[in-house]
Order: sequence, then C-alpha cells, then structure tokens
Amino acid sequence: MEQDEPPPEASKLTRTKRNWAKLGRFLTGRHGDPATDRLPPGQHLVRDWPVLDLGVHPTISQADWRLTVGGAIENPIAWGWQNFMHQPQSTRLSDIHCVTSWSRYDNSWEGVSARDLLEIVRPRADAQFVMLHGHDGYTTNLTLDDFADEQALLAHSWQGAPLAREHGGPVRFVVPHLYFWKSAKWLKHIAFMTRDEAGFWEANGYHNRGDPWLEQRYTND
Ligand SMILES: Nc1nc2c(c(=O)[nH]1)N[C@H]1C(S)=C(S)[C@@H](COP(=O)(O)O)O[C@H]1N2
Ligand SMILES: [Mo]
Repeated sequence: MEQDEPPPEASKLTRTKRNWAKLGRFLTGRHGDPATDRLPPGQHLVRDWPVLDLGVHPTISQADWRLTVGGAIENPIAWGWQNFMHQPQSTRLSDIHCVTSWSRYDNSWEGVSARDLLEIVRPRADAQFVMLHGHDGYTTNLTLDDFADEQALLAHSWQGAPLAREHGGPVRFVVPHLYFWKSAKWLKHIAFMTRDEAGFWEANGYHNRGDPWLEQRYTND
C-alpha cells in the first residue's frame, strides 16, 4: 500500500524549528569528546523514547514493504520483506541523540548493516553522497562515509521486538553517530549521488552533517 505524502513545506513545526535554528536554541558553545563523555553537549538523558516526525505515520505491512536502492551504484536492488530478511543480519547497541536535546542510551537494533548493503549494491567511484527517502516524503542526506559508519544499519527490530510503526517500522535507518534526524523512518528508497543535496531538515535550518559532539545543530548561514 502506497501512502506517500509530499513533504509539508511551511508547517507550523517547520516554522518553529527554523526559528530555533535562528535563535540557536540548545546551543552551549561547547564541544564534547566521545572518548571520555557519554552525553554530548546540551543534551539531557531520557528513559522513554519520544516520537518525532512530520506527523504522518504511514502504515506499511511487511507484505507491501519494498526497499529500492539506486543511483550511482553497480547493482541497483528492489527488495521485498523476505528478500530483506534473508540478507546477513547484524545487531548494534547505540545511543540516540536528538537535536531537540534528548538522548537515550543503550538501544539495541537488529537489521542489515550499511556496510553489508554497500557490499551488495557496490557504489561507483564517483558516488560520494546518499539520500534516504521515507514513505512519508521525508528525506535526509549523508556523505557516503557517514552512511558507511560501522554502527549504521537498516533496522527492523529494537530491543528484540519488531520496530513499532511510530518509530519507523517496518524498517528505518539508524546512524547513531549523527543527530537522530539523519535516521530516516519508514525507509523506502536509498539514492547514491555524485553531488550533495539537502534533505528536508537540512533545507530548513538544520546543519548539513549533524555531529552531536561538535553541536552541529543548525546551518551556519
Ligand atoms: N521518514 C521520516 N523519518 C524521520 C523523521 C520524519 O519526519 N520522517 N523525523 C526525524 C527526526 S527529526 C527525528 S528526531 C527522528 C525521531 O525518531 P523517533 O520518532 O523514532 O524518536 O526521526 C527522524 N526520521
Ligand atoms: Mo528531530
């Protein structure tokens, strides 16, 4: 079932976040060191798991779920659920850092690692950037290096159970070394690109990269 929505352009949420970017909300001006600290600057710890998104929660059954991967790669793929579940499975344990200042420790994820996916699709030498597309029309961009991080994966489970719909199930991307807006929910398509492009929040005041240890919350311009 297709429930794709165009990304909302000037919603109240988008205006609020753009204003936060302008005001530099949550910025401490400090850098953190992941070698010695666990909580990045300006973050606070939560025990629950907040839901944040553009407001549309697409309902996609496993039977209807498809993932396509295309662009500057040698081997474009279109996977249904069975195909996805037959790929090598990996587990990762990581902390979530959301740009709205909450962090959540020790999330266990299971799915297909970004590195295993890269071995299958084989990016061409000129592929240096990646765009993740969600079923709600959301997009977010990454460099190939950030996509290929050892901790990054296409997750179908969290804490040993299928990922809930509101958190991006059936499958979301998880790239924990960057702010959580880079972890696209309801993953639908991955495009490998030769040039960088801004995703939804990156075009609406958020930093292009989003390293929480460097407090890369908002764009510099
Ligand atoms: N498809 C999609 N993915 C998304 C978003 C979204 O609106 N749509 N929001 C991002 C933002 S801003 C955050 S903070 C996290 C929140 O994930 P959670 O709701 O599981 O906590 O999802 C990210 N991934
Ligand atoms: Mo967010």
